Amino acid sequence: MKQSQLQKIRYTYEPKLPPAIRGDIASISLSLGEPTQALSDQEALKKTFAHTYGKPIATMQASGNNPQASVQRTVGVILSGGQAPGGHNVISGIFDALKKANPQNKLLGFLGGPSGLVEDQKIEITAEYMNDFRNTGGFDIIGSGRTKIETPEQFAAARKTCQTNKIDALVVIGGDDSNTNAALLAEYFVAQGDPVQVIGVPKTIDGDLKNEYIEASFGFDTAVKTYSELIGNIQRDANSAKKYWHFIKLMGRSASHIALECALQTRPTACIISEEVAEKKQTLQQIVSSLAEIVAKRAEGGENFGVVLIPEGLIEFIPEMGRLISEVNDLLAIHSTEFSGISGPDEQARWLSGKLSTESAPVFTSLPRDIQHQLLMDRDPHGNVQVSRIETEKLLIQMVSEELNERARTGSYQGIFNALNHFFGYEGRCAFPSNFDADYTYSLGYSAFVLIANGLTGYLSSVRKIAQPASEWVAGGIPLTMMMNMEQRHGEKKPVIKKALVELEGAPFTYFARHRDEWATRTSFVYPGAIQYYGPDEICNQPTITLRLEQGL
Ligand code: FBP
Repeated sequence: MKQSQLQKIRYTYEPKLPPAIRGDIASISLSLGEPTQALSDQEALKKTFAHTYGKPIATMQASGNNPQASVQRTVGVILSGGQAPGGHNVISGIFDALKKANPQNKLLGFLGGPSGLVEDQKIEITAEYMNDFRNTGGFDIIGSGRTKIETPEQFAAARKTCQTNKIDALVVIGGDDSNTNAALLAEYFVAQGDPVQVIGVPKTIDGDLKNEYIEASFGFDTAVKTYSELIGNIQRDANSAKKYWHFIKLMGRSASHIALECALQTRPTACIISEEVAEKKQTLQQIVSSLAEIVAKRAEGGENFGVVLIPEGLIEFIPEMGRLISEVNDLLAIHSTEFSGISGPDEQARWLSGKLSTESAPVFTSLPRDIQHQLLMDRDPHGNVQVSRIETEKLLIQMVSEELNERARTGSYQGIFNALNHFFGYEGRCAFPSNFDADYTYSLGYSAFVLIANGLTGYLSSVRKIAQPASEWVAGGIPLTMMMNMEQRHGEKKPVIKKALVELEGAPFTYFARHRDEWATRTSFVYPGAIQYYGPDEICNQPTITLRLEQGL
């Protein structure tokens, strides 16, 4: 395969590790804290995780002696869910640590996500094979998938695969849902008396798998820098021609972390934050009116252009829409057979209108036909509505345009509203990882092996103090049950890792809220440019603004 110059040069990049794990694997010890508690629903979770609930937080230290470190092991690795820059470096981190501990150790990569484990589809990752993927984007080293391991048959098949391949430990690289699955697998193996350890690694561009100990999920840094470059380019175009409004939907699923970070980096005309919409119980019409107001104000100054950022999950946070979506989710789960027998989206929409509550039915029927159909598309295997496929940006353009027409009719608006829609998502998920993500992911993979070498299971690999240079980073492990609560999924209460949404009292949102009115009225665009991999520290090695503000830097 022909390789770009950047790809060739990136192979030689040496990712940085936290100081505690730079030496011999056998000399890394763990300091363990007090037993931990789940975020809520402790009693129910104690029952589900009877063997793995409440373990202590682990912190890695350079001083120690672990005679178990060099025991020969076979480790399996799975990439789960959506791509995120740095996945390959998690694997190279595991690989390098495992070979350093014992050159006879083996790393098996399960193909195509969790289904690879269930179906025993795997390859051995050799040094030569690994070298072709170091510091590159993508998950193509072994592929990814969204299969959820949930039925007793699937668990038994996963167990059989581990027995057949004499697997000592599994590393699941995934987001909140995939790591919930990792926790269930860890519990299952202990309950069966199998010595298979399970360690998770926090992945997702969405940035919603974070808490006090998991400061960021990997991939967020590169994705937001990629989107911010594109937004900046569009802003410059808009400011040059001064004739278009650009409505840009940004990936991120429910949480608005991506939209917020991109707003902090680029200072657009407007950015909607879903969590604020929910908090203020804003209706769709109110959101539309406030955007129309910004457009009208700018038109008064002759500025018929601007850039609006929209988080892809917005639709779920608008109270009347959120209610509607959760009713639809439940109805589709309960009547799945009947629903799948109805042919054609219009028929399905009619069937649904007849089943919805008197509150939600008119909301559903008031939506444009396309949006109705998009709300009915298949849920993902974890029961989530596929928000990336709902064209909220087009819906908003249509509704803002209608309101402006109305204002024009009554004489309160005299501008020109030419709007273009964009969706940035997939273009950010497989970029070459930024230096930050390359270092962070390599460290997470390396730490995952150290947790294995120290006999832990049911943990998420963690690297903290990541807004500081890598020389300050702290490696460790966080018990998965600590991040859990019970939520309604597919019409039932299920244990899940709680998604971290944007905190309206947090420093990133507060900063944005303080400046947005100025950005709306006076064009304040910032053009971040492309990710830089080589050059001065200020442009190559800076963490996100979100991380810096959260850590008070
Ligand atoms: P993960 O949560 O699996 O990391 O996925 C992230 C994401 O990119 C979301 O932002 C987006 O809504 C979704 O994946 C799209 O899924 P798909 O790749 O299946 O279209």
